[in-house]
Amino acid sequence: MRFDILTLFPNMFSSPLGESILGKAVEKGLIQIQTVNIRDFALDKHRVVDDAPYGGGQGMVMKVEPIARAIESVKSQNRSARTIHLTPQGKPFHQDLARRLSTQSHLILLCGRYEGVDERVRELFIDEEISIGDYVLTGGELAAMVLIDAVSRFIPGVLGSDRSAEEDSFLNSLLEYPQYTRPVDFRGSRVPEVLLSGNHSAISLWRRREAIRRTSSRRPDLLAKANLTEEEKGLLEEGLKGKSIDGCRWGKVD
Ligand code: 4GX
Repeated sequence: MRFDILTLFPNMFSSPLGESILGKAVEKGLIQIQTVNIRDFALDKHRVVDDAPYGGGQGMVMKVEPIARAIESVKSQNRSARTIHLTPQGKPFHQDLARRLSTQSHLILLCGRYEGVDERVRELFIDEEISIGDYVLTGGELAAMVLIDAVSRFIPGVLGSDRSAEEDSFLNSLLEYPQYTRPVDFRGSRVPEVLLSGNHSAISLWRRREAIRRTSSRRPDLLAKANLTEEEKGLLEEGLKGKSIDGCRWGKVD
């Protein structure tokens, strides 16, 4: 899969996308990431990429011509590339959208700065507008990196052979269960006994229940989509009433 990032700050991308899992995915040729400096497509002497907004107001707006030329230059290499604009006005990014985008062969990611981009960019060149969340960044670059990271995890081979993004418990609309590693005792705080028992069915059951308990406590909105068994729904009901089951309180305890 190929990503072309259109930005005024190409240097922002080198280490986040060059290290660790994504760096290895690039080395293996599973993903290709190229930055395109929008300023290189400003043809005037001073390479101007922004201007004051018509109608007045604060700040600057990114001009349409340099962005149009930059998109057209990438599209001339691959007409089927889809163009995404990262903006708080876009549709909320989530795991299902990441999975869908991972089936595309080529994405162009437009990163805006200042007060945004001339509306005609959206009208003429953008296939999809995506927001990574309801907060305001200083530009679309970090949002593009978040998108590339989450999408790349779905590409076969990126996470390594025995690990798949589909296994993440987010897929089942549950938060992850708590993880522990050595030592067994850290300043009196111990790893739960069941994890040391070697009893794999007991461990699976504990993890599943912890995942449900945490989700109920922290993200009850996710539970509606979770595939809980009737028994698990019953346990949750009891837990929410404050009763203890198997010495473990369910529901809102965190
Ligand atoms: N999820 N930003 C875009 C420039 C801008 C300003 C106004 C359109 C209208 C963001 C987000 C995000 C900051 C990227 C403002 N564009 N992008 N930029 N949240 O906050 O994606």
